Amino acid sequence: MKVVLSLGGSVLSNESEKIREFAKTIESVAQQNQVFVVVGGGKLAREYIKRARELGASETFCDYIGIAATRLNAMLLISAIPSAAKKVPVDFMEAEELSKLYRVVVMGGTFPGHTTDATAALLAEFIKADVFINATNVDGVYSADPKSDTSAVKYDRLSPQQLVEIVSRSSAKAGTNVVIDLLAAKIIERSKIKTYVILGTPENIMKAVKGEAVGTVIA
Ligand code: U5P
Repeated sequence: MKVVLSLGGSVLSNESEKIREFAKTIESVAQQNQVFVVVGGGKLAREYIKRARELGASETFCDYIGIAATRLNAMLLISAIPSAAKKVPVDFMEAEELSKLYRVVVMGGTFPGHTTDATAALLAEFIKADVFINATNVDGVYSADPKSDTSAVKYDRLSPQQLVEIVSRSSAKAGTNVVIDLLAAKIIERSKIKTYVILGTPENIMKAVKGEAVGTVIA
C-alpha cells in the first residue's frame, strides 16, 4: 500500500522520546508499505510567523516562513528514521522520485496559501495513495469545535461531501481551529481518497493502517 501520513507539528512536540516513538511506528509501517510523511510547522512555525508579521511581512512571506519551519521539523523526524531519504523533497514529483529509492519519504510544505493538511492531501492525490491518515490533536471530525461547544458530536464515518460541508461551515467563523483545512477536504472529495482523521498517537496510526475503526473515516 501507499500510505500518506500528515503529522501535525503539535503532534511531534518537543520531546525526542515522542519523536522516536513516531519514527519507530513509521519504520514498522514501512516494512510492508511505501510511506510518505508530511510534517506540520507546530510551535516553531507559529512563533516565527507571529514575529515576521509584527515586523511587517506579508501573509505570503509568512507562509514561506511556515514552510521553512515544516521542512526543519521534517529534518528532525528524518534524524530518527534511518531508512528515510535524508533529502526533504520540495514538491510532489521529487517526493515520488525519492520513493523509488526509499521506503520512507518525509517532507514539509510546498507553496504558500494553505496548511500541510492540503499539502498531504495533494500528495496523496498525486501519488495515488491507498490511504491518507491525518494525525492531529483532536480524535476525529466533530459537528462543531469540541473545545468551545460541549454539544458537538463526533462522526465515526463521513462521505467526502459531508466533510466539505462541515469544514466550510466551521471555517466561516473567525478563530475556529479547523480539524482539516478546506482545500484538503476538496481534494479528498474530488479524488475520493480514503481518509482517516485521528488523534495523533502511534497506536492510532497503526490502527488506521490496518483499516481498523479509529477516529473519523471519510470514504
Ligand atoms: N504552509 C504553506 N504551504 C504549505 C504548508 C505550510 O504556506 O504547503 C505555511 C502556512 O502558513 C501554515 C504554516 O500555516 O506553513 C505551517 O504549516 P501547518 O503546521 O499549519 O500545516
